[in-house]
Amino acid sequence: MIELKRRDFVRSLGCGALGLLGSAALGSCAFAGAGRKSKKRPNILFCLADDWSWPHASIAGDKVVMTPTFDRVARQGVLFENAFVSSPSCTPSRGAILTGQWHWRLEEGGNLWSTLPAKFAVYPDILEEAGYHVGYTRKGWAPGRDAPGGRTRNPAGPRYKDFREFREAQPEGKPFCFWFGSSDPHRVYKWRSGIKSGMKLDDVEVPACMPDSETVRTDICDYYWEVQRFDTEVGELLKILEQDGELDNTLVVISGDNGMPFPRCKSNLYDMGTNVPLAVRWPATVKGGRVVEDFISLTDLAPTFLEAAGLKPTEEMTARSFLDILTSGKSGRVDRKRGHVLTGKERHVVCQETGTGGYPMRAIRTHDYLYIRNFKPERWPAGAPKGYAQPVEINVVRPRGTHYGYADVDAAPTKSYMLKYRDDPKVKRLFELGFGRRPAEELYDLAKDPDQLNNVAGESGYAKVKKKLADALMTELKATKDPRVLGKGDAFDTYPYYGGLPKK
Ligand SMILES: [Ca+2]
Repeated sequence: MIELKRRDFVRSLGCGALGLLGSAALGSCAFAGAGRKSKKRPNILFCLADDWSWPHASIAGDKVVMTPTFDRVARQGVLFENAFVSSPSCTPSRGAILTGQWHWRLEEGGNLWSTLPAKFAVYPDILEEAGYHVGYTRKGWAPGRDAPGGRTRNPAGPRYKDFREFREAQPEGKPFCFWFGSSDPHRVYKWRSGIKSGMKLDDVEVPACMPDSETVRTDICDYYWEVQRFDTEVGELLKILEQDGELDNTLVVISGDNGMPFPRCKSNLYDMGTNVPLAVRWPATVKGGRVVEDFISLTDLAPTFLEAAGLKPTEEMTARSFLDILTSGKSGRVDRKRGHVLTGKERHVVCQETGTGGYPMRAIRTHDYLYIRNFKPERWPAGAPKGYAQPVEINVVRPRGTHYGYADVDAAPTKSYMLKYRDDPKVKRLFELGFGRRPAEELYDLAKDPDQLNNVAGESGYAKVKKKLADALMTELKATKDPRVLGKGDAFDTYPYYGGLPKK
């Protein structure tokens, strides 16, 4: 009954009542006056999967994985085909989402297993200040440590056992902003869980960067099984909101923090590492049934959430709200300014042969090309074949064992298979592409090579295109004060690493 009362109270709120809630409510009235249908500030439910690549959803055409919840949100809302993370690594990707800034601007927060310095404002704090009830469950900003950065709580907000507990703690009259951080489909997987649930190996579409084998197909099904578990759990959250009568004025966002944990996917700047599913539903304000091709960076979520709540993005935010696209009612390519996106990587796991660095790279992705700049081509993009960089010097806090090799690729049946059969003619080239060294520049012509396997950066016919993309990338990196292009990139290589060594 308490639930009912709160709901009725929130329903009765107009701009006048909102005015009692603080300065942010003024923005809310302005928002309502901007010609949009909704008169009250929306709830925000952000559901983030861990290691989920586009296009692994049934609505995107995958024949094996079934994602009815994601499909529903996409069908009744907007499906974004070109949503990209800032970095294909948990910690920097989440830091970038929370701050609305490129991860390379976040100092230590640009690395995996780091800290996010408190000087970087995060959207849950801003919304809380503006009267929102905020919180998260399970995997928030992670992995890393809050205290070294001067924080007393997770940047995603106060932690709750689950969504129900969070809702029960919600004061009357306050909208909420909740972060549901699942650890699916992050490894480890239960071997053959996909097959046991009825998935058919023959129906699996093996990404072109991996060899086609029973082991790999089985591994992919196990990944799908966890994608489905995530989807089911999100469905349960939507059910709660539906029962409470809150669903239609909730901005529901479902996405992932980086791509699937397989070779040449997660921790890489190819699409399988950076392009993630994104669906947004908010029927009170956003016309559904649309598919948008514009490039969205997940950093754009923070300013979008703020604008939806009637607030302005902070000056530090390098991202741009896409609320205009959501409310445009349009499909396809909506905003010509959104014709490209940037991505990057600093240190993922500590796994280079010498020194303390990661594998720094940046990329620009357009509809036609992917251009990647590898700043330290002498290092190993997937981690060194064996050994571990001197753990004492790099300030590894909890060393626990020796390292397996190529540690930027999570231990996995597919990885083991590729290592074992690396000399097999069917595996050799893919092994080199996934685990070998790479040149300083890579360019992929997506019309001819959508799987991004044939680097044409050295071909004279592409010289003009390559220069144009390289210039555009460097200009934007400089404008956003990327230490890596301003001669200060070594800082990323020396920050503490708060994780343990990868397990065998
Ligand atoms: Ca992740």
